[in-house]
Amino acid sequence: MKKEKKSDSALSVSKGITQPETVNSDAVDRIRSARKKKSGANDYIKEILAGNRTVLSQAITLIESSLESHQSVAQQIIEACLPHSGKSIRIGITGVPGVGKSTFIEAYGKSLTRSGRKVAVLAVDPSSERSGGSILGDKTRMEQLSADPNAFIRPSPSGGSLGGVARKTRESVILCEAAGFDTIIIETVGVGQSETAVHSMVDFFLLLMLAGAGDELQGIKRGIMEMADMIAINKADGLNVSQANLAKAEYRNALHLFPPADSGWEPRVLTCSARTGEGIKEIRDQISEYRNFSEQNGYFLRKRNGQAKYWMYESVNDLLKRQFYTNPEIKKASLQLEKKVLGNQISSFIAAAELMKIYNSGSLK
Ligand SMILES: Nc1nc2c(ncn2[C@@H]2O[C@H](COP(=O)(O)OP(=O)(O)O)[C@@H](O)[C@H]2O)c(=O)[nH]1
Ligand SMILES: [Mg+2]
Repeated sequence: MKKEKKSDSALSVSKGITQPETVNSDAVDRIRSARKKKSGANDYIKEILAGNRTVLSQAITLIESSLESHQSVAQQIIEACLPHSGKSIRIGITGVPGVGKSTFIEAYGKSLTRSGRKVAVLAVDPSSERSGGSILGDKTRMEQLSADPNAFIRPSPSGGSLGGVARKTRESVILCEAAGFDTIIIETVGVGQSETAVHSMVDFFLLLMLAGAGDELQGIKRGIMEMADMIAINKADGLNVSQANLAKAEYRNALHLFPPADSGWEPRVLTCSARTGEGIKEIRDQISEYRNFSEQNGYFLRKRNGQAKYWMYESVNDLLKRQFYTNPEIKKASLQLEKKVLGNQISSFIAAAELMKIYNSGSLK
């Protein structure tokens, strides 16, 4: 008879470890009180407004949750935070993987916190479930910033549609601002649609690029360049400097060919090195200049209002879709209709019309 190894059993319990004496009991108390079961939105709101990062993080988890009960608490928290939000500059950062976004955010973020600013870093990366959460892995590149009490770093919500991920990030921005973060950085990967979503939730859009061999304009879509308020050619250090300067001149010329931006701002092209910190101050200054410029000509507010309106309708799209696809009648009928479509019995359009008919008759009941 085979002898069952006890440790393989799912029921086996491993011995706990005794608490080392060196544990910081203050920190333990703080974490315990943050973890204490919160009964309602009010428990979160007070702590968020007081700048408690642990509770901020827990509230964002509620925003990201798909549980109905979490969502309703999350919405109450957002509503209470809204009047305290909006007083930050929201900066979107994009660029292909490897361009140095994380390294840049570390350098730029540190330069801000050193002068007393509070920086929150969020991400929109709809592929993050597959890659295991990009910012999390990146935290090693943002080591100092992650440990900085004036910084808050949160990886992209994972799973769901781009619209869903973007909505969660946008709502998280409100909470971060209410918690006193005055600079919100939203990172996204420069591949696909996510930069359009990020562009529609930030005040300033920064595109990081590399001076590559060959055609300098390759690798990034024209549409993304058109959205940029600034292009920074990163890794302008060592042997790369002259090539980076060359690229700078080329991008400047290329941007001249684009139609002028609604903001009246002429997009800037700079070089920097996220590694050495060279050029970071200049980028910071230019972003401040943009803020003054766009606040004075009214564009800053106009853009934010436009974004708020845009997200209202985006949310309607999202909610309608979710309601539709989670409807049990629809779930049942889609399977049957799918078969008919695949069997060439009916067309895709007729099947869709049929589904809408079922949905409408159900929702009007
Ligand atoms: N030489 C140089 N290397 C850099 C610079 N910025 C980032 N890197 C390196 O480029 C690689 C990718 O950087 P990372 O920040 O992870 O890029 P991300 O994928 O855009 O977030 C890392 O090995 C960095 O150390 C820079 O300014 N100069
Ligand atoms: Mg990164």
